[in-house]
Amino acid sequence: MPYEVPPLPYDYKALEPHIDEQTMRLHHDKHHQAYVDNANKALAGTEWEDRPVEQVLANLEILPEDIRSAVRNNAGGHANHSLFWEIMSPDGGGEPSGSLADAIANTFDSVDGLKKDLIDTGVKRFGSGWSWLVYDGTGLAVYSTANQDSPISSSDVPLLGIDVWEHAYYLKYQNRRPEYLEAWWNVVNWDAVQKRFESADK
Ligand code: MN3
Repeated sequence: MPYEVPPLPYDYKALEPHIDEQTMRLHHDKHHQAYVDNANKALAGTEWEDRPVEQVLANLEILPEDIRSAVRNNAGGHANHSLFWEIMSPDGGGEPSGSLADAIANTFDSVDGLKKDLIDTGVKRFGSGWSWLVYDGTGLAVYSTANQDSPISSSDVPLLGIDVWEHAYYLKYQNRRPEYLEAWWNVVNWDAVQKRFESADK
């Protein structure tokens, strides 16, 4: 089965005023679709074409060299954006709970400590990329990746990722990436992040 863009689980305008409708339409329907189309094109006719995207990204180094960078960028873009839609919600914001809240307190002292790390990491990412909270097999960590590189390719489980490509915020925030990163916490879907943490931490 070729990859498909998953339907957005809420309306395009549901994340306003923090993320505007036009950005969501372009981001989901055009940018994500392009990653899916290009990933499918690169993988077509190879033994990897029916594998889950996570499996492909975990094995980039053994992919045929002539498709490796196209797959890294575009399968990466597909996986990253599929996660991104899921970890945002019009009912988002607030505080995490349960085991995730405990792990955050242990690693970052507080939720504010985690937010600060993710914002700083996203602000400092030169050019395009993502700011991530991951589970690394033993605990939580924050780092950024360039372009559409996925933590899965470094054997980490992405729990929360904030897209810091300009296409994610430029229409509303222009060059004010820090303002976008602050506002983003109003739409974070902690329940979805918690579910990802529970499946990863086994
Ligand atoms: Mn994007």
